[in-house]
Amino acid sequence: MPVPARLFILLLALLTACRPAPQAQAGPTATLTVEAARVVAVPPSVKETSVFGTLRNPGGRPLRLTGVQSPAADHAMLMVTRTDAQGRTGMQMTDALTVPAGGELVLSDTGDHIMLMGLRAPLREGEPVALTLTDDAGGTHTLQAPVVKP
Ligand SMILES: [Cu+2]
Repeated sequence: MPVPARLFILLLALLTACRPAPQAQAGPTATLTVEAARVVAVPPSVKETSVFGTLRNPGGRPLRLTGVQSPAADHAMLMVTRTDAQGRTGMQMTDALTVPAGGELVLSDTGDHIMLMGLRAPLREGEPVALTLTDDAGGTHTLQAPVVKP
């Protein structure tokens, strides 16, 4: 077979592989873009860390993220920071983080964020950590966040 035809088939195969997985709800998988994603560097003795960055949802519907996982950690969690009636501020797990339609969600040390628990290997500065976010429509969003000193 001539080379261009083979190339075309290869491209077609790649395109097919990139199609989103079937979802619970109708409609295309929502798009999520990420800016300045970063994993906070910690000493090797520390087995947990945080992930910060800005998640953007260019779509017309809110994007409700309901899960996160990473091959770098035993567990990953969606977290919120709340201040209680006594004025004490602390973080807690949440079932979902929502990126508003056409808007953004900033993950930071004073607000919503992702935590990695049970780090499987010491983090090395500059190395990317893969994260996969799941939304409530069954879509998955994979991103790479480099390890950065706080
Ligand atoms: Cu936290």
